[in-house]
Amino acid sequence: MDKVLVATTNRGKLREFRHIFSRYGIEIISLEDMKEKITVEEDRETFLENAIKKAKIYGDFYKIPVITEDAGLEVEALGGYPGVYSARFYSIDFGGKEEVKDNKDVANINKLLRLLKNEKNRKARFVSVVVFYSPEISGIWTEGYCYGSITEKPEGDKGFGYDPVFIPEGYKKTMAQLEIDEKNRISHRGKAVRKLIEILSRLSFEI
Ligand code: ITT
Repeated sequence: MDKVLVATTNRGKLREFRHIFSRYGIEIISLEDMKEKITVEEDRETFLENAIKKAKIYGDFYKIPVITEDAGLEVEALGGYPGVYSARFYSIDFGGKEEVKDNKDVANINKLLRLLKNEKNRKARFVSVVVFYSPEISGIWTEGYCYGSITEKPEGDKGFGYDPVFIPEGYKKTMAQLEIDEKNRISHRGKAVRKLIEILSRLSFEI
């Protein structure tokens, strides 16, 4: 296998995927490299179902091996929300809608901090479910978790999404204050992708 399409529309994710795969000499192509564009709606109820849906549609359309991911933040005091709704949390009815003033990530964070105001239990975890799908061969999925807690206010400008309000267990900094290689070492995505690479290499996918 010479190339893998990492089929994500999220630039922050793509940057992290490229960084992880660079150690293994695997060439990553992105949706921006594809001439014909398609969009896939994430309308399933679990991370795994969304990631499989994306992998099947992109893989069958472009006819090359693809990697997709569905990821999100699960907050204990919110019964696991935002979960699969993490990317569009600001817009869903749960907890009331949040106006988008700057960008969606800021609106998501504002809503999260509003719902957790005066809440003592700030435990949360990031979840990543990664799917590898080769139209000619088969599919594999892995998952990774990163446990931590939600801060009272955003700190840091690295990373993306909820990183400015998430402190990983054992750290005093938010995920948005960590360099990319440190984030990848401990993150849900780093763990899921490294598991995937291990399985693919055991199956002799020349990865
Ligand atoms: P694709 O589906 O195209 O890959 P997306 O942004 O829609 O891009 P997801 O559906 O997986 O991706 O949504 C993930 C959301 O969860 C993302 O938009 C962030 O708000 C949040 N998220 C996931 N991983 C994160 C991380 O490492 N740091 C901070 N927030 C993260």
